Amino acid sequence: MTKKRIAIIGAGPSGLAQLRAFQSAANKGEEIPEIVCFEKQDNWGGLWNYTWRTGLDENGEPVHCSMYRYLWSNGPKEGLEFADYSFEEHFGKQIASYPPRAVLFDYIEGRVKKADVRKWIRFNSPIRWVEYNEDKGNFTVTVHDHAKDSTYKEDFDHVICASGHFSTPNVPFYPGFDTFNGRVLHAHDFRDAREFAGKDILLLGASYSAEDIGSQCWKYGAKTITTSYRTAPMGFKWPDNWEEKPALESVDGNTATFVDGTSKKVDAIILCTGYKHFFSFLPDDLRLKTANRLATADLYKGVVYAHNPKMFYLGMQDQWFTFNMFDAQAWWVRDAIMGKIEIPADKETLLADVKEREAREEASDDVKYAIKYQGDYVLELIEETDYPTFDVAGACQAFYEWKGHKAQDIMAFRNNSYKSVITGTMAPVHHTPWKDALDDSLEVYLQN
Ligand code: FAD
Ligand code: NA7
Repeated sequence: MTKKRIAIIGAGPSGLAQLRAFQSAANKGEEIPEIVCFEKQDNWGGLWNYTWRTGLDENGEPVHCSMYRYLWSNGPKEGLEFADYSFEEHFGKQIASYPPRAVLFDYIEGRVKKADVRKWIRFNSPIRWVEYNEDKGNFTVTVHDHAKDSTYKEDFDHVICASGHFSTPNVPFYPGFDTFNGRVLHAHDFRDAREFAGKDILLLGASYSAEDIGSQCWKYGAKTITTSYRTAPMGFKWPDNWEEKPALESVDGNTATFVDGTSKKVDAIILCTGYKHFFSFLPDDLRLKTANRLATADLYKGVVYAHNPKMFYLGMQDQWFTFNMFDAQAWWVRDAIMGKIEIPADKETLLADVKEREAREEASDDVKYAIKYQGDYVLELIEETDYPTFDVAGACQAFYEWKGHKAQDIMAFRNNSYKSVITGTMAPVHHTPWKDALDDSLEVYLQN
């Protein structure tokens, strides 16, 4: 019998989890399918593969990166630690709880280097199109090989889409944007907070990007920060030069006016208005259409595309849990593909599972409920595979404490430490408070 062929789209944390899942089965002596991972960028790491570029990349592709220079983990690392590769194993010691981007990239890379899976990835290879062949029951994938500047097609038995969903910006229009005398940019294109030192800036949105980009700009010397919320304020105890306003109404010259009638002169506007699930390479019958939520539409067990169960998606949920959730998903998808887990044959059963997850998510607005909901999901998948189980309740506990620390002092929450649920050791207190740590290189961060 010929080997099954599996296409993985994207070598970010989700796609890499899938590679590691298959490699770990092979390591245990199991016969695994042929794996090909297509990555549009010239390196792995997904959003964590930082670039200074914005707009289009060196190949003319939309730049994937939405991360910025001084980004530090926005949640404790104890919530995302790989169960099969601890921070201590990677760094040779326990490290502080909110690593900067470069440190997390190093950690992600460490596991897949050790697993030796780079050989399965074709870089500079964006997927242009995927088609399902009803007659053959397989997929034809069209790829652009930028190294040769040529496109080609290959057939696969399964497609696993791990292309991420925090890269294509959601960009609203407000009256006056077109005549604003300054820069209007989306968070996706934000890179270096020093650009806004001494400036009065307005950020639209009331979620992670608004909070964190605002905090970065505050740290690196913005004159004032104004954030504007559409639904509800973030409500933290902000520094004196930070003000929360209700929804923006319009902009006139450099003056922004809000729905409560107040106004503010600003030098730049940063749209922290979220991202779209955007798959330009997928036809209607394979394309996931979902809001950014914990119970993703149309995905049985959060990963199997109900309208074509040979197609899988990883990491499409809104995320409290990240790396370890992608692992749980990847191990589960591996076992479904290898016939160790059975996917129900009828679509009704698949969609009933989705409905149940949606109803359970909608049952409460409470943040702790949402964290536990996703923790339960991670555990549910882990229990069906050989992914090393871990204290998910302990990871939830770290998230609850993190929420409390943010409420206490939004500019100091990153100075706290938590206990690893993988190795049981407590993280050290970082040598420098976050607000004073202007140099966040890997070398300096690891000087504990
Ligand atoms: P991505 O990281 O987006 O990777 C997707 C990959 O698919 C990319 O490499 C991309 O190039 C590739 N790709 C896309 N289209 C194609 C195509 N057509 N063909 C081939 N390849 C393609 N999570 C945390 O745990 N902690 C944090 O502190 C944190 N901070 C964040 C900050 C920001 C600003 C953002 C946007 C996200 C943050 N996240 C954070 C969440 C982040 O979503 C995950 O950590 C993680 O990167 C998701 O991994 P992924 O592989 O699903 O997607
Ligand atoms: P999110 O978490 O999706 O939040 C988007 C925010 O933008 C949210 O507060 C929205 O308000 C707001 N929004 C969306 N559209 C508009 C318009 N038209 N006008 C004003 N405000 C709007 O995205 P983030 O970028 O913050 O975070 C994404 C990930 O990056 C996150 O998971 C982190 O890991 C890092 P709403 O509440 O819907 O009224």
